[in-house]
Amino acid sequence: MTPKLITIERHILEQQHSFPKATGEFTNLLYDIALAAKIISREVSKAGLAEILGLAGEVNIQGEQVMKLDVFANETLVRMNDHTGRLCAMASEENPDIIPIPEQFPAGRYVLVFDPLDGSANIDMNVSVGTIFSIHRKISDGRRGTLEDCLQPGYKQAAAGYIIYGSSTMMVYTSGRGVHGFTLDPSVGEFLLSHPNIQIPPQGKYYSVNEGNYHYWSEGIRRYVDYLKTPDEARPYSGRYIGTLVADFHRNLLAGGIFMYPADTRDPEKPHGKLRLLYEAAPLAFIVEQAGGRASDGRQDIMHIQPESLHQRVPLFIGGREDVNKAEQFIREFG
Ligand code: AFP
Repeated sequence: MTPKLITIERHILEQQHSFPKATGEFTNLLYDIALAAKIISREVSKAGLAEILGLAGEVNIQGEQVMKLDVFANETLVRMNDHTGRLCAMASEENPDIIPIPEQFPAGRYVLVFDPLDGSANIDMNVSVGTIFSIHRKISDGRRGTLEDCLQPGYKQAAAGYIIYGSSTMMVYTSGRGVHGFTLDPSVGEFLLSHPNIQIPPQGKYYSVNEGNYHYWSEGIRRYVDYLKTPDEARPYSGRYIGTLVADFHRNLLAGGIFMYPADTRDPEKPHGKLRLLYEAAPLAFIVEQAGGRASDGRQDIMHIQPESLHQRVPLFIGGREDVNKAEQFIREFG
């Protein structure tokens, strides 16, 4: 039987139909994000032409200012969502403070937190980049959203997802009912369901970590990575690391494996690693848990960490359940 063609819009709608109280607001919010993703995807696919058409930050041959792609992605998400009446506030990895909804627009019941262009340092090398997003419900009193709405632990997320701008553009999301992946058909401009109900194997074959930092890790982490490389029935694992979290995570989600960004003792500014709790770790933790996997900071579930500030960093161990358990075991034993 040939598979049904299901657009992301229809899929989101069908998922929401099972909630009798759904107003459609949430469905439309996810759809707006998908639309922003298509616009960002269009620009990312032209990235290699920047030198011919005009470098980012400079003036192009039409005399127009060319925006840097991370700034463009950020502005696209903000402009798509600030006036719809669905959000009470936003927060972006690119902005130091929360992004309020302008006074002239109505405020809604949801909060959107995002990393507009993850892995942006890879763009000039034509390597995959991504967008990560997380949606919470408003919890503060009052009409407009506040910092409190953005600083919610991962387990309270209403939805989370990412878009990977790779050999094709894919959007992967969860609203707490499994993880579903959609591939963009650029000829019709639609995301079509290509990966329903993604499940990550409990134990994988791949590990992704920046091993250049080996000597700055704690003993437990060094020993765990050595263990992954030591031949046994299920080992050695193969190493895969490109330096775009979305791309490394996506590969492990589909093929099975673990991604790590441990704490780094070298930089006293970064005792908690590099990745951000709100924009990177928590949304991917929701996705991996919905796919049957786990996400930990080495000692506790990412989903249960109460954020204290918008740009808080956290060590991240994310992937197959057994793989993350094993990493934690080494950290417990050796620190
Ligand atoms: P950029 O968005 O600044 O390129 O950072 C990407 C990132 O936050 C994440 O996507 C990668 O997994 C990680 O950094 C890579 O960091 P290292 O270069 O230190 O391995």
